[in-house]
Amino acid sequence: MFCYQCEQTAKGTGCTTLGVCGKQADLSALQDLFIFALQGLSIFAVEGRRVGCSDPEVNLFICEGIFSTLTNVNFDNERFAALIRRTVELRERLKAAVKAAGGKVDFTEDAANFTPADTMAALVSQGEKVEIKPGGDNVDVTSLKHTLLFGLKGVAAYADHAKILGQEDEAVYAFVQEALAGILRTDLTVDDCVALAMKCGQINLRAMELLDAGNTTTYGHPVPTSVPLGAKKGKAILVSGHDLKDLETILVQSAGKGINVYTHGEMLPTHGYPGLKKYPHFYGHFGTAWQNQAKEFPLFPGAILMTTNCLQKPQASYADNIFTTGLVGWPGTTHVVNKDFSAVIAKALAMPGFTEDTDKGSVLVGFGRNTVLSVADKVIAAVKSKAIRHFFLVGGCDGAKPGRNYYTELVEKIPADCMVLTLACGKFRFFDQQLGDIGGIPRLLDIGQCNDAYSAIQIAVALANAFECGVNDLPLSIILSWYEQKAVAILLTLLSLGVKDIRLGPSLPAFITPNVLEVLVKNFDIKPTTTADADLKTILG
Ligand code: SF4
Ligand code: SF3
Repeated sequence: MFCYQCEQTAKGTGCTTLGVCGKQADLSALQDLFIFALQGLSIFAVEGRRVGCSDPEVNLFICEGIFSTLTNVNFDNERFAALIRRTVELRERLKAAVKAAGGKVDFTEDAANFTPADTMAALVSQGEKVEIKPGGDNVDVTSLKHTLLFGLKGVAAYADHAKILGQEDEAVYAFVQEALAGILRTDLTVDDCVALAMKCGQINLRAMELLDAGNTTTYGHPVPTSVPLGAKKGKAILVSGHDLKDLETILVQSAGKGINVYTHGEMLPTHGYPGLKKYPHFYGHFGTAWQNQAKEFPLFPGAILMTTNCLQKPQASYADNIFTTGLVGWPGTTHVVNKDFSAVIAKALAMPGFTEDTDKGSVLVGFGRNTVLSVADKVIAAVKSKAIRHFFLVGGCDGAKPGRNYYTELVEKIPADCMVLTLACGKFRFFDQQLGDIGGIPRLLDIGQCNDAYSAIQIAVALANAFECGVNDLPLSIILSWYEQKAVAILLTLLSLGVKDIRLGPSLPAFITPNVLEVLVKNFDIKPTTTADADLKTILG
């Protein structure tokens, strides 16, 4: 197998025998074959649009499909085998519609004509032949194509989350399909691929805008909210992942049953939404970031639901209590369909729950764009009076590598006259630190999930407008931690907006070749994180 799509890839170059994430070689082949099949489907989707036919089921299927291959989403071979077969069914259906509309259907690309094998073993060997790996005639073109593909996985995740909340835009689907089909082309130059990657960043901004609209029109704008880190006596359900609709559904279905609902990982910021915090049994937050689940889940005395990434192999001690839903999957783990969470609720009621109240303090969430910009006047005055010297946006994914202590150390060492904005699960490196306030504004502001990167961008743009300068001229430094492919999409968005001087860590993507890195450094002054002390010294002078 070969896979190098995430930050924890083996030896910093690629997982070749078993994924560090737990992805087995056969699953890796099936995921690559699924991407190949989706590329074939995309060829017809692109042609379909040209002749005026777009299939809504295909549009969503492609986004859900590539989201399924994002790191730590779905580890279930059987589901991928079924998805590959369904892709070809949809392709043939679309092909007939395109033909009827007068479009071209005699494409010669292998992906457009591929037939899935009958057995699992044969499917795996088909997948091995279309493995996503570096090399090819031009290693830099391949590197950029993979950057684009991994960015598309992030776009697809945002588009899918947005669609769940009723927001979609044909332009997002059209680009995802054009780009997926485009990656098959052999005539693309480095410049073509850079242009496609930048367009991917722009489209990702649109997908994130749709998601922001979905979240805020459905649940209201997040408001500052104190979230207990302890427990309340009673039965309990823990919800992890990123899906707000699943969380809401659990809250509705578990109401009045003596169950308290807790968040884990990226679900923490959901406590700030008026439409979710109104439920009296939506209690608090348990645990930290995804990579600690094997340590933390055995300590949770109730049912656990994974709504999206990041799922790790369920350990025996909680394998009977954990459920998946939506696109997430692990073979043998009970998968909830059609949003009927009665099995999760029954499990929670059968388990002991918390036997006493415990107080472990609290954290503040709810500093999305609406809240932060409502105090913009105060913030601007504080910058002008030099009460605020600098803003640090320290955000992104968390992971297990020891090098990620950089982010904890950095935040600890940021001087008291600087603000720290954060988002995504990287915040768990410092989320419970008491950093105080500047003139009544908390120094540590949690903007939300990785899904709320749009909010962070809007805050930066609004500040730049207020100071009548560009984002690059603000007293703002962006320090990203990346792990999976949503972070790739966000990075492409920032670059496509012309944001420079981003520090990226804890290591650079394995899929970026030295030449591509040179382009990024030359055009965007992107740099790897070094040490907390050295980076602070360079930034603050
Ligand atoms: Fe390795 Fe990451 Fe791929 Fe998993 S997703 S196989 S850890 S590179
Ligand atoms: Fe985290 Fe998986 Fe990316 Fe949503 S939960 S930021 S890594």
